[in-house]
Amino acid sequence: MPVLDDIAPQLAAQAIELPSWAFGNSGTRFKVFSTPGTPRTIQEKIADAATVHRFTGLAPTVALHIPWDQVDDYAALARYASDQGVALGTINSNTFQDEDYKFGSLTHSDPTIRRKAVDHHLRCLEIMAATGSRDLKIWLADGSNYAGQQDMRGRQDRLAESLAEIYAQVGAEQRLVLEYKFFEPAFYHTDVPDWGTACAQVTALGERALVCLDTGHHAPGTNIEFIVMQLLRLGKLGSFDFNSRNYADDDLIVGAADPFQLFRIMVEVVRGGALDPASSVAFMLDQCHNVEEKIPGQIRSVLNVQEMTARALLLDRAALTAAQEAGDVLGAHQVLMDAFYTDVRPALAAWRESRGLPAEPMAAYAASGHQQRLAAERIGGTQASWAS
Ligand code: PSV
Ligand code: MN
Ligand code: MN
Repeated sequence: MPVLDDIAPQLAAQAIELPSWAFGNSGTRFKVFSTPGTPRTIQEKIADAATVHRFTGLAPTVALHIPWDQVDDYAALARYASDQGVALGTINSNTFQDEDYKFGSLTHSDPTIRRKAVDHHLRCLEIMAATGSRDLKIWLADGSNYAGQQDMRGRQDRLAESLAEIYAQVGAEQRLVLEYKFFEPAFYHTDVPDWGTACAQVTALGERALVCLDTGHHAPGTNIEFIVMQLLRLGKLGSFDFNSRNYADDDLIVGAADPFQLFRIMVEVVRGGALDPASSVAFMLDQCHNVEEKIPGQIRSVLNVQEMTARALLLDRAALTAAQEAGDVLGAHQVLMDAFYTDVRPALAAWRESRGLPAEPMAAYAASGHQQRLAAERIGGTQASWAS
């Protein structure tokens, strides 16, 4: 079995993008709770993301959601981020909070609504030019609640046309990533419900159109690591939205509900070459912190990804292959479980310290007094979806 020194280069290269909205107050339809020190502006959200990066060395970029993170001058925002020690990353479009999109956006039967939705994405591409972002991420709430309510076939065709119009404007160094989700807010059919639909739609567009896999967007019991394997095998995995779930799209801290699932996903990530230097797969969090503090919530999250990545990298691949090929069912399973049960935390703490990072980022942040300073300085933090 490899040791931590063997996998240090891959760990050193690991980068996990943070979502701006993770730093805002969020909740359920029952109540949005606030936490002291919550950011009031997108600049403060970026500053908080930079704090997570300072304590972990793992989170060099921040994703924006448009129009939640709307500003007049995106180039200035990118400079602000750079001054804080991070860069702006993925631009997420938003066509789900406007009355006009009640019956769909890119799939709508009314050409004027489709035009508005396509134009929003073209605006996102302009923003990407100013922020230097590579990825446009599209998640659509489009769907219907009742059988017969909508013509699913017509909507799929219109989706293809709308995406083609957007893709035509995606720059040579940019990418379009399409995120699927099996239900919610639509409860009967969703226009991009699964990886197969997303993959079919992006494959029709071209090479720089890829799929985003949000770990919370599958039916219970789905073998998500199989989907990871298949999309990597097809060269169509663009990015991850990491989070964990017990029931639906819970958006809880990644690796909290099912650490073993995160490990199995990372094993396929490693197997599929997605940690190799040449890989362009983006690793992002898509989480909300409803009751816990946000900065430590994000620190915990990136550390969870790092720990499961280390365990996956420690998997003795040669021993696994030998057992698999010998038909040694329990032997193969044990090789996998040996890696999963390896406690990498002490070795990772020492390794972080050797790189000038806190050995224990959670404890270091708690001891820093930063949270108390923010609570004293910031009064009236915003809700995640009302940013800036
Ligand atoms: C939809 O559930 C989603 O996962 C998409 O990624 C959105 O952009 C994000 O959540 C924020 O609500
Ligand atoms: Mn998502
Ligand atoms: Mn989601």
